[in-house]
Parts: sequence; C-alpha cells; structure tokens
Amino acid sequence: MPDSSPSSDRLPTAPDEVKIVIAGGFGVGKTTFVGALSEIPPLVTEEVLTDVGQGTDSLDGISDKTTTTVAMDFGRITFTHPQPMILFLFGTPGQQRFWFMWDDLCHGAIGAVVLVDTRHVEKSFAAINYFEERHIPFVVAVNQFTDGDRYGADEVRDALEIAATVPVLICDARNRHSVLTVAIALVTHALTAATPRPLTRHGAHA
Ligand SMILES: Nc1nc2c(ncn2[C@@H]2O[C@H](COP(=O)(O)OP(=O)(O)O)[C@@H](O)[C@H]2O)c(=O)[nH]1
Ligand SMILES: [Mg+2]
Repeated sequence: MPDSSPSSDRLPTAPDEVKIVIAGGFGVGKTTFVGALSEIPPLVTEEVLTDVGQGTDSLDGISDKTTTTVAMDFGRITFTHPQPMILFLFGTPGQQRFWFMWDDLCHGAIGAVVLVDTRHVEKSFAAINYFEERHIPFVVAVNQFTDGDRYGADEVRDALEIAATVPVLICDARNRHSVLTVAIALVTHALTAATPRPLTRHGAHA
C-alpha cells in the first residue's frame, strides 16, 4: 500500500514526539488550522458564543463566528519520513481572559505558530510578545481571509515589528497542504534555532 502520510525532506533530525502550539488573537483561524492539519478528529472545546462575551470578545470583521474555543484545540499528525515523528498540536484559546492557561499549554512545546488575521494584524501582537519574552521559537503565519486586506509577509513583519530571524509565511488555515507547510517550517525553525532550554512549569526558561 502506498504511504499516504505527509512527507518532507526538509525535516531535520527531530525527537519522536513533538508538541507545538497554535496561537494568535480571537478569530484568527486557530481552530481551523488544527482541524485542517490533524489526522484525528480534533478535540475542540468550542462553546456557542453567548452574551457573556459581549464587549469582551470583539467580533469586528468576524460577524459570522458563532463558536469560540474555551479551553484548547488538540490535534495530531504522524510523519513517517524522513523519520517517524508525531506532532501534537495545541491551539490556544484566543480571548485575553483565558491567558492564564497559556503557560500550561506551552509547557514542553518546541515552538509556536502565531496566526495573524490580515484584517486585524494587531490582534496577534500580544501572542508575538508572549513568545518573544519567553524565548520560545515561533513562526508567523499570515492567514489570508478572502474578504480582508491583502497584507503581504513584509507588511505584516513591519506592522508587528517581527525580528528578521523569525520566518513569516502566508497561509490558508483551511488548506491542509498550506498548514502542513507552516508546521514543517516551525519544526525546522525550532530545531535549527539555538538549542532550546527546558521550560519550567511556569513557561519561563530554567
Ligand atoms: N476566508 C477564510 N476564513 C477563515 C480562514 N481561517 C478561518 N476562517 C474562518 O474564520 C472564522 C474564525 O476561525 P476560527 O478557526 O474559529 O478562529 P479561532 O478563534 O482562532 O479558533 C471561522 O468562521 C473560520 O471558518 C481562512 O484562511 N480564510
Ligand atoms: Mg478557536
């Protein structure tokens, strides 16, 4: 039977099991990203948006959004080539009021994808700060919403003052090939960056 698992010749030597975090502001496409990439039905802890979030969760530009992630999204993808590796995907809850969970979610992760919504790039600024401050490797994935302004990678890099060493990619969170490319870019970036130091339980480096 042909091997249908994703493959890439670009993956550097990696541990058998790798955890990555999918982060970014509210409504940038994190749940969509995990769902497009996961080989198992993603565990999604979505709740229907209610009045409780009114005034807190800005639906500006995402008025058709009816659910929100209250704990996390979880997915998994298995690589067999160039070596066996299981990638565990953890999507963060986007709303500021759930940020107390981020340190736990990021514990043991080799790095993060920060998704950026082209219509509201500023929504992902706090996520970028979070990973920068903790020296956790990350890549930025610009999610091109069809009805949004078409920001290019350079414009997003300038707008969010992203360091030249951080890869910025264009992606479509609904497209499996596209999100796979982003995930591989993150693993490559994280494993080729300076040897990461182990994280303490609180996300700070030991
Ligand atoms: N046009 C377009 N819509 C998207 C894209 N990614 C996500 N969406 C939609 O944007 C909305 C918010 O996505 P969601 O994954 O729930 O965002 P989250 O809050 O970051 O988890 C949903 O209605 C998605 O279907 C994309 O790349 N293009
Ligand atoms: Mg979500």
